[in-house]
Amino acid sequence: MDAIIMAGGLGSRLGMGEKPCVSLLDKPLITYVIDALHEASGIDKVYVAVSPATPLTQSFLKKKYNGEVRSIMTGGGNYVGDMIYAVKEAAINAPVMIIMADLPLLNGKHIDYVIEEYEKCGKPAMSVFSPLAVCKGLSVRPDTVFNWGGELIVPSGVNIIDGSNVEQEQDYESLVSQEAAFALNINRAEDLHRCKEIIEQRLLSRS
Ligand SMILES: Nc1nc2c(ncn2[C@@H]2O[C@H](COP(=O)(O)OP(=O)(O)O)[C@@H](O)[C@H]2O)c(=O)[nH]1
Ligand SMILES: [Mg+2]
Repeated sequence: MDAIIMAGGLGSRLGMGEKPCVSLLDKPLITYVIDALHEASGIDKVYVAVSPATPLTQSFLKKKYNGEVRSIMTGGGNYVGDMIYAVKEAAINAPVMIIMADLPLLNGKHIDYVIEEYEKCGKPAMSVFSPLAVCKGLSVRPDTVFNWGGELIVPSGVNIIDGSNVEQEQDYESLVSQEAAFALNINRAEDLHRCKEIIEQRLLSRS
């Protein structure tokens, strides 16, 4: 399936300019998600929904990926409206992954796991969640919390929807994952710092 990375937000909580371009260990944040999508065997084309708030992101993608990753200019300031516009603009009439640009710990295996679970579930849409306890363990302050049969869960920013029916509300399967990679969303300076520490620790333990 194709994927659309949402990358047209203001990034005001982080306050470091365009969030997709903020450097994490010398790499722009959005490159981590692009690498994960390219690494996944279940992803074909990758699109990025930029907005007037993220012009540098658009020019960076053009320079670095030279057409391999296509930018779609959305209006900005309306997450759902921009997502619908991007799916239509990309002419995707099949299941499509909608993913945030601020999830740098994700890798190809995480992406393929979501696609496999989606294919098994039989529903038109899937939404990935992290248990609130996992977010708290990473000191991530969630934007939204749902009560899912008594368990408190937080949307991770990874979804699959049916691109042939984007205007309609879609019945979705909830996939709750304990993986830190789905929970560590970079919204604030603390999150960026925490993420840097995790990646550095991993590099150290490998060497
Ligand atoms: N195209 C588009 N992208 C958005 C919009 N709002 C948020 N995003 C992107 O969606 C992802 C998650 O949003 P959030 O963390 O709330 O972003 P923030 O507003 O930049 O802090 C980020 O990668 C944002 O760039 C929007 O209205 N339009
Ligand atoms: Mg976020």
